[in-house]
Amino acid sequence: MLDGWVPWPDPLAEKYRAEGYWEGRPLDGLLRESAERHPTRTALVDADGARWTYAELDLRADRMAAGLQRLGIGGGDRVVVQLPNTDAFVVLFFALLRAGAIPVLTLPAHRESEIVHVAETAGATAYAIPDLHDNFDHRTLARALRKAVPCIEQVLVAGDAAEFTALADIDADPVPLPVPDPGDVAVLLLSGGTTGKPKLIPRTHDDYTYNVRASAEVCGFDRDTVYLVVLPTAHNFALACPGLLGTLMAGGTVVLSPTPSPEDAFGLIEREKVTATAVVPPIALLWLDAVEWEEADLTSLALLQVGGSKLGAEPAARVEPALGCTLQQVFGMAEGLLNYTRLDDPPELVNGTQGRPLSPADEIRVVDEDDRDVPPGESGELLTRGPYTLRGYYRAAEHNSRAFTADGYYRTGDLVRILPSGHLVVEGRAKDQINRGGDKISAEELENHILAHPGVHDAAVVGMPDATMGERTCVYLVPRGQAPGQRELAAFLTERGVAGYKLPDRVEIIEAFPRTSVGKIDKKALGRLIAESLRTEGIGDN
Ligand code: OOB
Repeated sequence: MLDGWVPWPDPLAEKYRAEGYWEGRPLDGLLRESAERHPTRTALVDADGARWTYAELDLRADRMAAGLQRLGIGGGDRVVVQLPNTDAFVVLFFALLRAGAIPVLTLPAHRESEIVHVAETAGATAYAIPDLHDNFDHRTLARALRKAVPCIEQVLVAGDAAEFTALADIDADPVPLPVPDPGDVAVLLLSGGTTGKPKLIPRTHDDYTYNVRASAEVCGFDRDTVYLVVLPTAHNFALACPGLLGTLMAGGTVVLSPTPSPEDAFGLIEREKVTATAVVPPIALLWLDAVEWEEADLTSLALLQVGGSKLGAEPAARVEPALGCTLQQVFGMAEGLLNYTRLDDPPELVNGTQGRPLSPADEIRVVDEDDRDVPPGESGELLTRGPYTLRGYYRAAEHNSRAFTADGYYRTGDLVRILPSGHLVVEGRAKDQINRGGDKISAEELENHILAHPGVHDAAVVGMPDATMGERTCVYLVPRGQAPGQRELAAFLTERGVAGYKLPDRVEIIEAFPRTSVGKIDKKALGRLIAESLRTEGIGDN
């Protein structure tokens, strides 16, 4: 068993098993079972129109698993996976599970700073990448990673492998595969993060399979579902809520879109008669406008899931008339808890709430700053535990003591109120994080990078309101000599290997920070200050 992760206490684990939430099945079994049930149905289609049946996909995964084992990858090894929305991701994901290795899922946008930290924390032995993606050569990053993290023994490349191993060559006749303990960790997901460094989220075979199965049920996924992957496959939403995995479990067809642009996505919806997809609010807004000028036929689309950040009630109400499909709001987190509006909820709940918990076994509390339950209907921080919510981040004991209550509730950092129907309305955030249209940026992590600039004495990162993204990133700098401007700072951070979506959208110079009564930087005051500046400039959110 993997060490360094926090399992559920025995009595709870027994309850989840006894009540049927945990079925004792390995996560890769969802592909195996669908391949046995309907081998000839189409499982996967890529943007170029290449198609794989369930039998073909299942066999590819078996062959690659055997090839991985030959390379010595298996037995609980952690493999950092950074692949875009291509068949290589899908095959490698299942192949790793079957070889007994643990995929560590990172986003294509991550760079050296994030990848080095993740590989180090995970103690990874391999790194899987595309050759080039989005004008970036991932092999260069792989070389830097190998220098920085010596435990990385192998680099697996989709495309031109240069001195590394081509994924296409990892192929061998199927061999008997190890059977995992379903209670053990199957995958490590990346957290949005609120601290200096990103955290890893252990998800077990039992918990993640339940996450997928219950999500597929609530969303009505079946063998006729054609699901378009628009967000990165590595994101929990697109992967497992119900996403790619839920579609394969239900026997439907997964279609991979390289980007969320209306040109790519609408073309694929028309070509493949896509029935369901998941996007973040800025993409939903873009699509709502794009239907005006894009010619594509979207009549097959029956369900649009929107989540990752808050969708306003006004755009929410436009989804059905403009796109001709049902809207579902999803308030979820890689840590576990998922809230969905239900397909038969009345419009006021679908448009005006972020859904209600997926599972009858989800326990939620809404508390004040002293961890006392607030009166029903009032706003407070959401705490949760349940059969698919983590009990601790991987190898992060010190952080875990703050991120969880003594009785195992995860502190989400989200401020919510609960309606009598049980639906949650997200009202704000208690965590020091920017949610830039669904992309999460830890203020502390970014501040630490910015503080390394010689022209910066002190830095505070805050969100600023934005009509499309919900919020963007603003950094207040106390200069030391010549402070960097926005472009210089962006170049400096890029040079340090910080992912592009974390670069500040705006830099403000300030002589001294406003302080709270205990002497901490008053970020609320800074937030008000930048919102006020935007209003005077006429670029506020409303
Ligand atoms: C999803 O997962 P993460 O891990 O990228 O981010 C989780 C955080 C939540 O704690 C919350 O702060 C925010 O993202 N969030 C929302 C939201 N959905 C997520 N805030 C307001 N309204 C929503 N609908 O973002 C994620 C994972 C699975 C499914 C959907 C989203």
